[in-house]
Amino acid sequence: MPELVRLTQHGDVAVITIDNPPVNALSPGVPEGIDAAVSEAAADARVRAIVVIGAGSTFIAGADIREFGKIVAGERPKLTLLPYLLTIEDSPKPVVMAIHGQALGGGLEVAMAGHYRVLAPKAQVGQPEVKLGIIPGAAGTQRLPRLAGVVKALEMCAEGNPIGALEAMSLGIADKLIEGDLLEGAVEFAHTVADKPAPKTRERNEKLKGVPAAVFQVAREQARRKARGMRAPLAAIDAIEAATQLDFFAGCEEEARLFNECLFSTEAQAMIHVFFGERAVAKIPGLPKDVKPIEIRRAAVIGAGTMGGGIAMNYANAGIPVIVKETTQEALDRGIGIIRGNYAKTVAKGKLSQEALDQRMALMTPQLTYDGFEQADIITEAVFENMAVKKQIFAELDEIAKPDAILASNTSTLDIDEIAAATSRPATVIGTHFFSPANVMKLLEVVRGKASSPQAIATAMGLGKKLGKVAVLAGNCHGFIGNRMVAPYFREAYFLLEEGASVEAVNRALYDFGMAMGPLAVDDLAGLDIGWAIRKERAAYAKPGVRVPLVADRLCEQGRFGQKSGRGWSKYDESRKASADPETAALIETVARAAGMKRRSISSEELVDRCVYALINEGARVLADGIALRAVDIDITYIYGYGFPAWRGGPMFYADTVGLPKVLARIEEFKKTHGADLWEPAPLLKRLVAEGKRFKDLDQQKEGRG
Ligand code: T1G
Repeated sequence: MPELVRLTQHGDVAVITIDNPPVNALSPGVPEGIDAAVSEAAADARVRAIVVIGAGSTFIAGADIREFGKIVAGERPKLTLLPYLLTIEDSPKPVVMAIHGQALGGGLEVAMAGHYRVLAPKAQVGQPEVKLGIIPGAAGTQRLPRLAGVVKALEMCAEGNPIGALEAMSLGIADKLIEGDLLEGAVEFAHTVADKPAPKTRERNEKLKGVPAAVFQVAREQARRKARGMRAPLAAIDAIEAATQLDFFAGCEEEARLFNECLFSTEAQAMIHVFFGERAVAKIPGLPKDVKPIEIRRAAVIGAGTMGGGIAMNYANAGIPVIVKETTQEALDRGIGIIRGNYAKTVAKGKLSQEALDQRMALMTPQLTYDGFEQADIITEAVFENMAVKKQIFAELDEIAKPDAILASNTSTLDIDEIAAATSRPATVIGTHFFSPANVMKLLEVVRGKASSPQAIATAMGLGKKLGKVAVLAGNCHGFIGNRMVAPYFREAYFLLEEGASVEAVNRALYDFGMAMGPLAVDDLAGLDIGWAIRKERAAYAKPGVRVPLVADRLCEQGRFGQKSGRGWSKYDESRKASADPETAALIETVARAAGMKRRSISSEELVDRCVYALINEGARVLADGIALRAVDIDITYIYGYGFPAWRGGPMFYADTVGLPKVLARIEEFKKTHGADLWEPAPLLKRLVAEGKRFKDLDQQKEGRG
């Protein structure tokens, strides 16, 4: 058993090193090891002070989240860190926490139980627990406000974002910044505080006094706005408020009560599923371990439109020089102008320096020719969705790109194999489907063609991480994972309008379910003409006699494409604020009556089930067809690309929480009412129900854990 915690002597300073790779999580054995080492050092007469430091790249990244995962499997994890932290805080010898990398969650709680904290310049500290649907559970909500003040503690615990070393210093969380060797600097610092009374964080109550109630009210309103539908941020606020009203130990009891309330919630299980899911999707079964991705030092983008511009910004943001090619000077100027405008908005918000803006614009080379393309390691085509145009471009790239360059298409629906066939090097062709706005949305859907090489796949997946995206690998079919599943989701939204629901009711129901936006609001944002073009292109494949949506095309025929034309499903004022459009309502009524439809009032429960279960049913087919490697790949795709609430874990995890038998029964109901062509249950769904299994079991089986 590797030694997770080591105790060594540096003169009269004891050094405790935590060594639990990769991130020194507080796995079973680590808190116990720290406790034993502190007790031993404290009892050692030769020791005047103690330094605690992490081995490897970081201090402590928190409690071992895998332990929480065991809850899902019905095991009760051992999580009580509190007594170990009191051993540190009550040490008769000052304990100096030496922090590099991250001190997150339980890691910061361990650090705050120490008497002093010294930080490396790039260190980060934070309480990210709410991103797992829980709250700090080892007195973080009690000690942090005592060090950083209530307002900052509320922000850090309710939002979960880490802060840097300089800010930690200015807030009073840290006592010294150590340039150079951290251990040396920490031991030196320990000498300066040895033999002095050690300040216990739990006794530092001055920052808890006189905090107006309005501070908590504002924090709750913000949490309800920023983390709509979540319980954990509100629970964190409750716990910090308790710190201002109760003594330390009573505050810790209240924190523990709230912590357990969150820990056993579906929200926490969903967010923990997403945490590990985000890391699981990066692992591609069958990809040779020794495959060497192409290093992306230079990029080129074809098309400076909405998508091309956003993609170019990603490369520049990652410090990669990028050529941006357009067909006309006017289109090029417009595209580059929009890019500069986007950066300027970020500068205006104080989230980017003017210097950084200039640097990023300098990394872009706007042009009308293919000059320089022969040096690009990856070339991304981002022109409008037309197969003939894309094949023409790939044929041209085949002539000029260097042999090992990756040729990527940003197509959102079209056949990657057909595009690849336009070249003599299909192995280097791959789909890199960004989501609009491409410089903001976190998802990158990487689409493998039947000829895409392991190197092309590894390069595109690695590119995702390099651009700060979450990359998910999809198989090649119409719409890949995301858009293939979203088609029935929208279909049902359109049908529900014809059957009697209002645009506002459909949007509201899915918004209240937790979607970032209702489906018709998304349609208006993206532009109804996009769906129209896809429907026209797909019409040839439509099965005769099967019901199709009627109204969307009528709106498009009237030039009502949504926000970009001021009217779509809703109407929009100059600041793009939506309001109900009586003309749309009248059109829906007319079209439905003309089609002989009996209109009825529809519950919001049915509105949600029709849309979300259509998504899940198609998801089960996507999984069975191998278009998605795992159910979690679908979940991550929908959370980072389609605004599905993370606290529901994604559509497939949500189905598991509802219970697949219930989902299947509801789909069977819809099949009876709306017919098998639309609602035939996916065979995989029926099989899992018959076997009493969940989508999660399928994933675990694939990982050889089931
Ligand atoms: N527990 C278990 N495994 C962890 C882990 C953790 N806390 N953090 C990371 N890993 C695994 C991860 O799954 C991956 O595994 C590998 O380490 C590398 O991680 C009591 C209750 C620290 C910023 O939320 O944010 O403390 O995929 O790929 O990009 O109040 O990991 O290789 O098999 O992410 O360099 C609070 C979670 C816990 C921090 C490093 N802490 N971690 O990022 O590497 S709750 C967190 C991170 C808590 C207390 C409460 C990041 C990182 P694998 P990685 P990275």
